[in-house]
Amino acid sequence: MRRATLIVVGVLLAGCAGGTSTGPGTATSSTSGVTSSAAPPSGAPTSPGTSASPGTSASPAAPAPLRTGPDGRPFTVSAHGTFDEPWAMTFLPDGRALITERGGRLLLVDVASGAATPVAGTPAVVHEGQGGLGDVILGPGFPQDGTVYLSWAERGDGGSHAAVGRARLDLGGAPRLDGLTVIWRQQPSVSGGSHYGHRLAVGPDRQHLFVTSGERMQFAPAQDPSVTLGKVVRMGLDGSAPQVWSLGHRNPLGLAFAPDGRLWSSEMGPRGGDEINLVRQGGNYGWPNVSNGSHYSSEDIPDHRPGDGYVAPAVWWNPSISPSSLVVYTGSAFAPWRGDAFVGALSGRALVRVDLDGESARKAEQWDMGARIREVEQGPDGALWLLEDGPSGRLLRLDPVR
Ligand SMILES: [Ca+2]
Ligand SMILES: [Ca+2]
Repeated sequence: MRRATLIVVGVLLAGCAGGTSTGPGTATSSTSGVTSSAAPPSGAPTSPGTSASPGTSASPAAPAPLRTGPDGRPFTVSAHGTFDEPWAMTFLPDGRALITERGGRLLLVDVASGAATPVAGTPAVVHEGQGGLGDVILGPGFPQDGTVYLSWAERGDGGSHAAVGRARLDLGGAPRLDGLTVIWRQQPSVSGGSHYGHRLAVGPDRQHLFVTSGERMQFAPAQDPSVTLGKVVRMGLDGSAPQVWSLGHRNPLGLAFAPDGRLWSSEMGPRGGDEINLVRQGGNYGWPNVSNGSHYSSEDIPDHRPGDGYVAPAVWWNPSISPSSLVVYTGSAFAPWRGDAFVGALSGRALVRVDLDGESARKAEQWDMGARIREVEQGPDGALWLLEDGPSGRLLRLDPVR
């Protein structure tokens, strides 16, 4: 029966063409912006030597290096309001943001002032353990259809599971979700409140939704393709034809497409063994059979080794930093960081830059933020935004040092 939920039965949505890029989950921010300061208007002749090869990353000139502030960090930090267990955020085209709180509130936020208005019509959530209201992203057609996607922990037979729903965000009066419909449920429902995963991203084809599905502390099901614990799942924008995209995951809490279309995930490992993975269709990432960490009981888990049949992480941490979130930067405010990943760290109380170059990734910098970082996001003007974890988590804006 469970297997039946994975069989491709749906009809793919008809084209959803049009619209503008609505976030880092849509890989529409082209690298052409790198050259915009020197580029002639559309249709004008291009200066010799500035043309970019199609399909490659244009890097005409190294951007000016970032200045460092008195605290040694290449950014300034300003606080813009406080939230109760904030979990995720995304920006609207008008510059306002949606922020989720784990207790179940969805907030429409003026990020300059931090003023927040609750959005009505949210789902009932299981606010236990790590559960609650989770991610929020915009659909690829948001400017036309107002579609947003949410994830949350939902009550089910035997316990709870992650659920994904979509609705229309109605901003005509008091903000509300219209027609919220559950389009996907993690299977099976189990007891305990751990490892829901449930990060969301829209694919570069703008026709598919991806969700990370944690293994709910059940271990072996992450290797069982007939259940969706410990997987990355791809589905149509309406939830049709859900498909296991990759398996062997523990608790992947970050998910983002790079502008080149590659899918990157951050994954919370056991003791040690936090990972950044390049997620490929059909890839088996090894949990719980292999991990560069060990169980919390100190019982060892075999490390990733070449030829073991599992995809090794692109980057890993031991000791743990507890990666909570991941965004691939496409802005110009921090031009030298274009194309790199930023990871929020919970136990690491840090923001981490991971240098991405095609299929390779390496740790670049780690800045102490003095608080558990739950979410990292890119703003429409290229600023980086963070949400601190916990009952009075601040919304932080990072700008270049001037
Ligand atoms: Ca986000
Ligand atoms: Ca190990």
